Amino acid sequence: MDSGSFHHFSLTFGPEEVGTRFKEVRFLLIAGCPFRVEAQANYLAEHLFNGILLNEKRVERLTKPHSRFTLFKLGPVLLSNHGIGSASMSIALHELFLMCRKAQALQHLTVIRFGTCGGLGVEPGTVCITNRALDPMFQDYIELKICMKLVRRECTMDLATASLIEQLAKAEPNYKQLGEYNIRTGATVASNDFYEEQGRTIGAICEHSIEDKMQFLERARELGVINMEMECNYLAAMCHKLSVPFAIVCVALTNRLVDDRILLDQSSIAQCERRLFWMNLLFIKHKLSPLK
Ligand code: R2B
Ligand code: URA
Repeated sequence: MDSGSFHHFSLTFGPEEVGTRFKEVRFLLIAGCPFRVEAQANYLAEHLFNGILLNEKRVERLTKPHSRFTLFKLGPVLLSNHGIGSASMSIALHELFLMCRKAQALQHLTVIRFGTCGGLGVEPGTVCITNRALDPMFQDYIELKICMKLVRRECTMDLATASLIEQLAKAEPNYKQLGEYNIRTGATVASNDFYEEQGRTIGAICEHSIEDKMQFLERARELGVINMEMECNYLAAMCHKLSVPFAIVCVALTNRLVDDRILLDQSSIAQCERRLFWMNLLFIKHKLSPLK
């Protein structure tokens, strides 16, 4: 794609415009939901730029309300939602990477997905950092059907970025200020469905038993899986293919060994999400620090 049109963001840029607007981009923060992205943008604006909030100078909302994805920019940080699942996220990422590539910013970019997940043997509120991305058959590659060919891409992880994020958070004395919680690193299963492919028995269709579910969850645990979500394998495969550093940091909303349901209320979820906002802030501050 050589044009300056990014359909799913409803954005069209003139020939020089992408370069001018995106040249300084160094970080791309993505999450499923546009409200979480906006909250992260506000949080960063407050903490990075001393209280300058959205609608004032530093945070720009680049997309119009009718756009599929919502895009914000805060100096060197682009923030976008990606919807639910890999199909949706891969479209957002294709267009975001194209924008960055056109602006010659792709080679300087780091991507962080800050999401929610179901925990496996971890308490709700635990921050789970992915060090291996698997599908629900525990395969660490994705397969795309491209022009009648099955194209396999490895979900190769960027362990350096994952462990830097963990170290930065754990080294902070105020790590526990955002409530009692743990930070764990482990494998993540990404599924194409929240209900059946994650083994839930509470969906509208369920042809497996509770015993089948428990066998699946126990096997996952044996393989070092600590959480399940719906995008990490495609994110890993795309970033690896383009040599873009990345990390996946998700907060667990339930412990699937105990309950399929999400029982946290909105204010607890908001508090959990602030843990991710804070970790992203630490990472960006670290990367922007001249002493690094
Ligand atoms: C986590 O939460 C969403 C499903 O509820 C999905 O985007 C994911 O990965
Ligand atoms: N997101 C998921 O994909 N699964 C969960 O259990 C919770 C959030």
